[in-house]
Amino acid sequence: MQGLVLSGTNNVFLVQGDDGARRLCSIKGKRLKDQKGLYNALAAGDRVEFLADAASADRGLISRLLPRRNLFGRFNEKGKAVQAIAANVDLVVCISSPSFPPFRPRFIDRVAVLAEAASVPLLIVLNKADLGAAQEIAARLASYEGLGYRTLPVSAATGAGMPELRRRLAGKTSVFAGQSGVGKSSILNALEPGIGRRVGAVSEKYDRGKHTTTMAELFMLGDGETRIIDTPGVRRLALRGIDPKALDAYFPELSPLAPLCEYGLSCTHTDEAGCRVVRAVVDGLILEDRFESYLRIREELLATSEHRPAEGRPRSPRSRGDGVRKTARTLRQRRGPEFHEDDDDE
Ligand SMILES: Nc1nc2c(ncn2[C@@H]2O[C@H](COP(=O)(O)OP(=O)(O)OP(=O)(O)O)[C@@H](O)[C@H]2O)c(=O)[nH]1
Ligand SMILES: [Mg+2]
Repeated sequence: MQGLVLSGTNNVFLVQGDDGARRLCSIKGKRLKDQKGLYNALAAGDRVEFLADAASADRGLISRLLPRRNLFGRFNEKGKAVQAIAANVDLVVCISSPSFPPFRPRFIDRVAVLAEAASVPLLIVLNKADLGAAQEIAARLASYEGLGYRTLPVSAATGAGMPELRRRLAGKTSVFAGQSGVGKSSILNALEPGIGRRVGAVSEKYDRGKHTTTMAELFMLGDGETRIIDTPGVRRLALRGIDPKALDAYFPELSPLAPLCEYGLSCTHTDEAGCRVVRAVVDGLILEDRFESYLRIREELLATSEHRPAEGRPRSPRSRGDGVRKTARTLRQRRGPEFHEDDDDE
């Protein structure tokens, strides 16, 4: 029989069979064929083939993973491998908040890169709209709209924006991503009263969530066709497995300019004369903070990927980028607001 993986811990997965019954399933022979490089074999949203246990109605044995359309994971620093979180996703929903915890556009930029790399549309939700959003936040959301991303302010607390959110999620499998405490689980509760997801207070001392959700879980809304994967919040989203040379393509404001650089596609957009990307930053056509995100992500990918440059030392975008950033700062009138973000809080 085939079924849908709803959640899993320690190699035991909750699978909803096509017969509608839910069973706890382990993996036949402990490992699946396609597991290589992954910390855990299966993600919420995966489709599998399994054998129902003849002796116990709520048990089964997974024999095969069916082909995935896409897979979202996060790098597990301890396990030094990618942890599979969500599979077969139609929409990435990046949830943010104006305060408690503060708005972190660099986190959104990272989620956007993941969505672009998987060719999955992104919706940026600003939850806790009842707390009021500063003008800078509204401006930043408008700039994401300008890049082609959809945005939506909502409030899980008051219910504002929920009908529109429900419409945008209808009939799709969506993954909720976002920092701890932004209200991912609260939104799920507001969309489907009765789901009863546990929500946690935001730490007053650190202004961060307390990692209330500990496991990715797929929920089906009452219409039977809308699926939402709620995930545990992270403080920092490490990116792995993306070729740094492909990163240009995942920044929509950068990708049309990159081939026009004097050095063409080998331009690193740092200190080359005739670089169109740097020109656009200086001219204020590319938001400086987005460019900063780009440089930081590329630096991280270069430092961790197997796609290092073939000859010579890998270039260091950070040291070269510093010059660009200074130039950009000096030459350009401040157009975008600054959000205080250190590396830890990306
Ligand atoms: N004012 C306000 N508070 C909210 C809203 N939505 C959620 N909260 C509060 O924010 C806190 C965190 O909510 P959660 O739903 O647990 O956040 P989460 O994103 O699921 O957090 P993790 O599971 O740790 O990743 C709780 O105290 C909620 O009551 C909202 O719309 N407005
Ligand atoms: Mg949660």
